[in-house]
Amino acid sequence: MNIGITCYPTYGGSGVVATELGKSLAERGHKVHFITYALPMRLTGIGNLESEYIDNIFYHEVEMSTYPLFEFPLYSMALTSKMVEVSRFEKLDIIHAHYAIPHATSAVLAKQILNDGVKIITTLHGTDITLVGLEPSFEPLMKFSIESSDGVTAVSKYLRDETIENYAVEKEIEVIPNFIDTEVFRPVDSRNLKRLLAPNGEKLLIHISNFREVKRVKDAIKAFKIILDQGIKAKFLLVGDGPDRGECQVLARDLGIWQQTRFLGKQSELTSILSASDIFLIPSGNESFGLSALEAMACGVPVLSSDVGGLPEVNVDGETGFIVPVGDVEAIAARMIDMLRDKKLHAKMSRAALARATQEFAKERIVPMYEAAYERALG
Ligand code: GMT
Repeated sequence: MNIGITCYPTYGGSGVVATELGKSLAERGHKVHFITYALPMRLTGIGNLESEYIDNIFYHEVEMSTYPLFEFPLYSMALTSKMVEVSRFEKLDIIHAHYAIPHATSAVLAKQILNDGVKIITTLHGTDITLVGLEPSFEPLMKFSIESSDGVTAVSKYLRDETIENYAVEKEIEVIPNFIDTEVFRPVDSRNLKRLLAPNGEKLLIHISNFREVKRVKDAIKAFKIILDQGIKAKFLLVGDGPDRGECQVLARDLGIWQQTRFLGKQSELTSILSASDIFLIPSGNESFGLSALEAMACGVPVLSSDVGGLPEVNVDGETGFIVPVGDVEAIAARMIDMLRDKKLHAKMSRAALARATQEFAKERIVPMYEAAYERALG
């Protein structure tokens, strides 16, 4: 198949999933065309690293022209035009829009212009449904874009149900969970790195996100302070960057735990640092899936998550980690202590996390679901 993929190319789960899907589809023999405003983050090595080279992946940049009359950039229109151009020239069978706004809307418009049988698949990822799309000004556009797509998928049952309830969508929505490449995300020997990060044998906690308010990173920092006060020797690694990072750093200083926290910024290689870690913390206020938690599980790291959204579909309470109510800092701390003090429990959860990630969410199992969705749309 000839497949066009549009996503947000920046640091974020939906762009990661779209890029990994494209790479995997290309490996399976499809021609994949990324149509985005910048090279997706996980695609940067594809053309220049021998180990990452994939022959049938192509990149088409959405160029933005400016004109004094346009006070606001016309990105959705530029994207539509690029989709039309690429689809006409490359004879696309499918345009797959990841994150509904504005990608699905642009794709639906492109399909109408093309009128040549190209089909649109839209994958709903999270805040496109739970936040942005619910704004009254966007709601009708959102419903229209979903219902006009030839196939719609959501990354969790929670997100599918939210979409049906919030937008009274009459379209069938298939749940295709996020996935991982188990050859990339796997437990690796990180003893040397662990010795560097925790020279006195401290336990290592880790959080990875784009530091938006919804991630509630401060809850994790407050819980970390509690466990240090209980005498646990630990360090907290905070990976990623975003609007809340500055406040989180101030909080760590104010709580007097700066020496025990390490803000590492955006990291492109996560397997080693995850493998060196003992617990992955994801205390989000909302999360449709929690791809970073899945990546941690695939490296054998038990997860401590909140009880919202699709997180319980990934992290099984008492099995692959623990689940606590959103904002319950005391509960986060108590569960961390349970896991860190009981070596047997930790080892059991680590094994269960790895097994669940590799058995349920490996790309070999999930990517064919997308292929089947494309085939259904093409009739
Ligand atoms: O929806 C967002 O907030 C952005 C999006 C992203 O691009 O990172 O995240 C969502 O999609 C990810 C990939 O499907 C999921 O793993 C995240 O849980 C989801 N984020 C939220 O629901 C907050």
